[in-house]
Amino acid sequence: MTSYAPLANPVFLQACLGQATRYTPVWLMRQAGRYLPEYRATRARAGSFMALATNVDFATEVTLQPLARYPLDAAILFSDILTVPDAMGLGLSFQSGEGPRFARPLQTEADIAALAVPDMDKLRYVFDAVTAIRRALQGRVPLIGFSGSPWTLACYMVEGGSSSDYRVVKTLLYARPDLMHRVLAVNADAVAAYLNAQIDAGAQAVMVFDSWGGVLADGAFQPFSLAYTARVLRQLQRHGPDGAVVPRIVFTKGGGLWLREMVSALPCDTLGVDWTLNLGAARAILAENARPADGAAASAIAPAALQGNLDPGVLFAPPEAIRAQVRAALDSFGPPSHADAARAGVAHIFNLGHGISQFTPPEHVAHLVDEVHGYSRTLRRA
Ligand code: 1CP
Repeated sequence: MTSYAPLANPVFLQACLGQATRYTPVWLMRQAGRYLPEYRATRARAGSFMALATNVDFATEVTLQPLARYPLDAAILFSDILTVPDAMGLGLSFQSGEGPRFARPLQTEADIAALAVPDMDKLRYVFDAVTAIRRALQGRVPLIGFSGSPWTLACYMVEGGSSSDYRVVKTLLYARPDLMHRVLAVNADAVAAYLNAQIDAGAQAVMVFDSWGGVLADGAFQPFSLAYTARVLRQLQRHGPDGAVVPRIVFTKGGGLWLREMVSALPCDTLGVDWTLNLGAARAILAENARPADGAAASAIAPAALQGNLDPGVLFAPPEAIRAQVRAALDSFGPPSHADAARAGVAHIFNLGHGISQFTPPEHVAHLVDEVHGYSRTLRRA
């Protein structure tokens, strides 16, 4: 077993489990990416997105870039959700400016019959990157591993790339639900194996991105997205090789309407929410199922924390407006309900409601992070 430096900043992991913290931790979805000139420079040196993601040194370098600029409370593995379908043989590439493309999307019943959980050795480069990044972090902040949800991966696998109307994947869903269920079952088992291997390699928390769950109708979301995210979570190991609990985060973009159903169906610790939801109202829903106050949080079923939910568009405004919107989000969550670290409650991890835009001025992010840390400390003194 690899041994790593002790964790100097456990605030993010504590909040994920509903424990009290001195301030509200913050990280940003897509924090390593195109809005940073240093990312664009490394990507140019690598030549392509896949060359960047499959090289351990490049992946480590870009993961650490946002941490060199801002005092963020977590790092996230630099990779992509589409590595899993690539390992299934679909042939991933990223055309610059156009987003992802699969050379061999799922088009026929035979394609779907042949689909299988890939040999995790094909994803060795991801696990190697996890271990290298964990080592390079030197215990500064925890490392988050991640995957797409079975449904979100299926959108790309069936459409062959990004989509604005999800026409092809919805045709399959409504015309041949049996085939859709087969794709989702394979994806769920692949994602579970992938996340467990990331945990073995050193990931200290894992997050499932259900980025396109919110495009489904009520009544379709439950059997085609929620049920398969639950199937992933049921297979996850709870502890890393060092014995530490590994928090599980699920983010469904546009999933606010189903928050209560997610609370009861998903064995996870933290639910990510987008900006369409009021954090105080969401907190009240989680509090209905609050974890016992006897330190059993780590093994409890109900989610203990919310992650989100600032509109990424706020970051285009001038610094004072950004700071005011940060305070408004922290105020809408409300004061921390528990000052005692041993008592369970609903905690908050500050994030955006979706990935940061590539057009974000990098210096604006510093104002966001500073205001989250500063203002959330004053809320705990009040
Ligand atoms: O050319 C480039 O540099 C490509 C830009 C890019 C980056 C920086 C892509 C292509 N992927 C990534 C990295 C990435 N992707 C990370 C790690 C970086 C970090 O968070 O700091 C993560 C967590 C992802 C996850 C991801 N990829 C999601 C889920 C999160 C979300 O935003 O909803 C999705 C949907 C993707 C697919 C994808 N990969 C890349 C792009 C441009 C897209 C989105 C395409 C689309 O909108 O359909």
